[in-house]
Amino acid sequence: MSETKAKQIIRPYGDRMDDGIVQTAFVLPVPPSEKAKEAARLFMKKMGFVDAKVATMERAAENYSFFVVYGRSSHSIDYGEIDVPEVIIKKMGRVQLNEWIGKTIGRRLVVLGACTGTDSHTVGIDAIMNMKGFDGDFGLERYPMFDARNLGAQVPNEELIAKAKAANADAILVSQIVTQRDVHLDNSRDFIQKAKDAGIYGKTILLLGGPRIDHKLALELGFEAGFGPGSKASDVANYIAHAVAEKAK
Ligand code: B12
Repeated sequence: MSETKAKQIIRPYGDRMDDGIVQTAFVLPVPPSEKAKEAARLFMKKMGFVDAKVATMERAAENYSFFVVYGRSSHSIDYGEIDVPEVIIKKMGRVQLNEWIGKTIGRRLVVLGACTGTDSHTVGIDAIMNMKGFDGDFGLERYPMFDARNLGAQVPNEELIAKAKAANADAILVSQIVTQRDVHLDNSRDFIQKAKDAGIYGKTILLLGGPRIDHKLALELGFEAGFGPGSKASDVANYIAHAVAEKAK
């Protein structure tokens, strides 16, 4: 028998429930003027919005205008029909998690991470791995039961994999920030292929993170889980510890 999901029709909320009001922002390659404002309204109309109202028109650079425009959309979404995978994390505090790893796994967990390929943005992987962490949430180096090794920027996939294999790592953290020309997708696919070639795929926990990464995309690319903007080291630490314990069963 097929499962029937309850319908839950939703529309954007502006001033009143279900009014369908949407705020958009875009740049047009013309200087600010009444004509430019009308072009912004017409563009909204062509996108299917009605009652377009230009709230902001500012010079963005020479011969460019930045717009914030409100418009009403007639579209709706069945929220009940949406099915998106989410990373499930059993969350413990840092002290409690360290004790739990000691008791349940009985050894330190080895984690290697890097920003790989041509990408030189290390702030994201540092936020997860370094002592200081991010947003008041300490990084993996602050967890006594984690042996966290941050290899930094522009690390070739094969080098990260070889070092992780030599260290018998429990998890590898791959950070991808630059998304121009889908370089993050190409590099992530290359990483997975090389992990397969090296025989660590399915054994080592492979996590992907970055501003344009979500769990669904990471799964599609062949990683075990994906972490997007605002991710915290405590979530990653808990995820890895529970995944290692699960694999050991
Ligand atoms: C700082 C910065 C730089 C610094 C980086 C310094 C460093 N050591 O990292 C420098 C000046 C070197 C730089 C260079 C470039 N940059 Co830059 N940079 C930025 C900037 C301003 C901030 C990025 C950042 O630090 N974010 C803060 C961190 C904490 O957030 P995060 O990376 O998302 O990380 C979090 C999550 O995503 C997640 N996470 C990330 N990785 C991982 C991994 C794992 C395993 C897990 C679990 C979680 C996780 O956890 C983190 C904490 O929550 C952004 C714009 C912006 N405002 O985002 C542009 C930006 C990323 N840069 C950009 C570009 C284009 C470049 C250059 C190509 C510019 C150029 N033409 O030279 C070069 C790239 C060179 C290269 N080879 O990579 C573009 C990328 C556009 C795109 N869509 O690809 C951006 C978006 C700016 C823009 N709007 O154009 N950049």
